[in-house]
Amino acid sequence: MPRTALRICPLCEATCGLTLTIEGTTVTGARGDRDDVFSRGFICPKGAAFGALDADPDRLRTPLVRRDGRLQEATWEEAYDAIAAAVPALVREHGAQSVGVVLGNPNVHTIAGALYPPLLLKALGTRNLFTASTLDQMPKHVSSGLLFGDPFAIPVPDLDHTDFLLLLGANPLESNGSLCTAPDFPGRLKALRARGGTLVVVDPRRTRTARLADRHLAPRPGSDALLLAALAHTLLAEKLAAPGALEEHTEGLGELAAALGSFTPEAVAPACDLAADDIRTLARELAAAPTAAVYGRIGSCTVEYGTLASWLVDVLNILTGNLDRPGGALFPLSATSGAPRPAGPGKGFALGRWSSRVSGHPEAKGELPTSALAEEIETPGEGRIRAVIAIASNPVLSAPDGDRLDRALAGLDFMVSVDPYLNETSRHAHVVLPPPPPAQSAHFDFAFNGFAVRNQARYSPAAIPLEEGRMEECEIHARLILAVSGLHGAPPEAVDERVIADSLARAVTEPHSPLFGADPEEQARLLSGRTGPERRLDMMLRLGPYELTLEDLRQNPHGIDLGPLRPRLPGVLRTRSGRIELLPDPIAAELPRLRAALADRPAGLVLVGRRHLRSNNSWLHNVPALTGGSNRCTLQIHPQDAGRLGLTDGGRARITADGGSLEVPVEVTDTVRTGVVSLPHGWGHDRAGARLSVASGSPGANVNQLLDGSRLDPLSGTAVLNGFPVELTPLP
Ligand SMILES: Nc1nc2c(c(=O)[nH]1)N[C@H]1C(S)=C(S)[C@@H](COP(=O)(O)OP(=O)(O)OC[C@H]3O[C@@H](n4cnc5c(=O)[nH]c(N)nc54)[C@H](O)[C@@H]3O)O[C@H]1N2
Ligand SMILES: Nc1nc2c(c(=O)[nH]1)N[C@H]1C(S)=C(S)[C@@H](COP(=O)(O)OP(=O)(O)OC[C@H]3O[C@@H](n4cnc5c(=O)[nH]c(N)nc54)[C@H](O)[C@@H]3O)O[C@H]1N2
Ligand code: SF4
Ligand SMILES: [Mo]
Repeated sequence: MPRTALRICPLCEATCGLTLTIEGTTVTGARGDRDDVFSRGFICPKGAAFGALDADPDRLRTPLVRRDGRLQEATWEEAYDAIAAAVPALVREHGAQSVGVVLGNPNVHTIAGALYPPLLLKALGTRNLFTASTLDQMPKHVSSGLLFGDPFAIPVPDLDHTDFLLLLGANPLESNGSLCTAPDFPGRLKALRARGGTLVVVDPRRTRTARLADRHLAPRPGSDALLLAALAHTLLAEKLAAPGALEEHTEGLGELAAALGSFTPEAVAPACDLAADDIRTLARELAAAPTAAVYGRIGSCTVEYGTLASWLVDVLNILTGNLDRPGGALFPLSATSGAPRPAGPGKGFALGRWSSRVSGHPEAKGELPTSALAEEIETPGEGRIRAVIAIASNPVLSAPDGDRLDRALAGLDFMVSVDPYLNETSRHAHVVLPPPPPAQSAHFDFAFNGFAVRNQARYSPAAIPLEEGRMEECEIHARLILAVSGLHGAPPEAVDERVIADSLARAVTEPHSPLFGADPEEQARLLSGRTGPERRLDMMLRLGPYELTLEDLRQNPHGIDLGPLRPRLPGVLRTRSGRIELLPDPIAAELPRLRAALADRPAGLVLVGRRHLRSNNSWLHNVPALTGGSNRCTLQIHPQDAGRLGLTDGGRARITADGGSLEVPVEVTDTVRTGVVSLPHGWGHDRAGARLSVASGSPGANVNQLLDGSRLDPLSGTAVLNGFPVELTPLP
């Protein structure tokens, strides 16, 4: 008899609740859980393919260990023996910096990825940390760090209540949203319009999201910071700025007008390739809306002025009085975020506390640019990275210049991959530790609940018991930490019990903690949970603002609704001043560079990316149900540009940029504006040694091979993945 089980979908940031149909130990179906307190039955084609993804025959079932140059199946014990033999010895000989840690996107979609990497980094003592953030949202962390003193204090648009949404560089109809966790984002945008609200989309492509909008502006890629600066300038020049109650919590309002003085709509219009009047009108509408939110994502982050654009998004939310008010942009409060501390000055946010060894890139949030990983491995000298621990990451495809990274990884003394697939990156590992398929893992969204448009908490226990021979991903991480620390063989629970003891000992001394003054050992005994990570979750819930317990979540399998987002200022602020620092020094120092960009008039073509609803970065091309149709790696180009260059729909072209060149199929479409071409990322599954039988059949081209890693947003170290110049030639 088939049974059902609930599972929060881990495939994108929308975190939909799924109802899985299970026959024996196989997931045979997935539908939206109509009773889920947050997603209310929504599902997309990726969630619907959960069963196929879970059962992908190419998923690794056992660890792999390199012997005689070849990766071979091994026992868990052999795998950890190999790690324990290699890593501590390397660290002894070459120092802590000789180990690099690379963390990929799915870490924010697993309990293991949330709870263990910080412990791994501490155990290793390395500063060589590279993550998907510097290919993605680091500009938002940096701007929030500078503005609010906390890189995780990222306001999200109050989608369900706003009257006006200005959305830049995001395509939630395909991506389902990012840094704005909102199951059924499309439905929420439609509801916004149905209640009389206005949606304005800024995107060089006429995306499905743009088609839903009241207005679509298609600027030249990379120019969002200029556009946003002109919007802010207009608000200030026309006396439309009305920060209201925010004024009391904000420093630097007075200096802003002078800092943005040169960015008039007329001055930015040519570089943005927009009409000055349209910019002015937009500013006036934004100011006039009863409530409004400005929201920018990938297309405004992974660009040359990504941090400035991210900063200006919140400058606009502040100038219009929309930050921290219902209908505007608010700070979520997740159930595991720790009890709110009293308002007051904090430690502030520092950038560049150390720098990368080879190119001297400043750290941001403790990370170095992933674009710099290859040179840190290849360049000889003291502090060279000789070993890499890669967890849920595929930088050979997701980061600039995969060919160079490919060579660099191949030359490492030692590499560990925690990954379910033998893919473009993990094929270089000496040890691959495969996590179980998602149906066999419990789930809780530590990361995304902090960016959700509604406060809520949901927990899914594993839907299927762990298959014989498998190891839970949390245990994989815990054992990895022990193995690199010279504690190989110690019980993995010891890692969690240590965290629990330390956290409780601290909590009982903090006056704002719900456990202030309690006995930490007694509190530890109260924790429920079958495993270490469950006990940690229980503890974090108890220490959180809603004082929930794991048992509460178990009693409410469809989730607990914690209500709409509410104002949280000044409590969230952790700046040294205890106020919003509107014009922080590192930002002010960047403005001359933006001023110089006013003169930019790139004559040639520039490239932007795109996502497809049935894709997810580099790792879903191996599921037949999710490939094919329009989910293809084609170069989209406007008919005028195609005609001028002699390119035809269905033909082929050679595309060349700083980092190299590729041959790609051409798709002529007027959904991209003139002067812009679009190629999706995550393709290029044609490297020997991977085990991706479906993906390798239609490998596509790796767009990141067009980059050499030198184009970065300097403040955040984020790679410029959108808006870089390319050249095209037709191929016969
Ligand atoms: N040109 C261009 N490049 C881009 C982007 C772009 O827009 N344009 N987008 C960037 C963005 S936003 C991101 S986030 C990065 C993503 O960059 P990465 O994180 O490097 O890439 P993913 O494709 O998400 O790879 C995830 C890896 O995790 C593995 N994995 C899947 N599930 C699990 C699991 O449960 N546990 C573990 N341990 N591993 C798992 C997969 O097999 C895969 O190897 O790519 C970036 N690259
Ligand atoms: N189906 C699917 N969903 C996903 C993913 C996936 O790969 N596939 N990846 C997940 C991840 S890791 C992330 S981070 C999120 C990202 O989610 P989104 O931020 O929504 O990312 P995209 O869909 O890439 O949309 C970025 C848009 O920016 C536009 N753009 C490019 N350059 C510029 C520019 O200079 N200015 C402006 N204004 N726009 C520009 C592009 O044309 C594109 O439409 O999606 C997540 N969800
Ligand atoms: S929208 Fe995202 S979370 Fe929801 S079903 Fe689709 S992939 Fe899963
Ligand atoms: Mo991402």
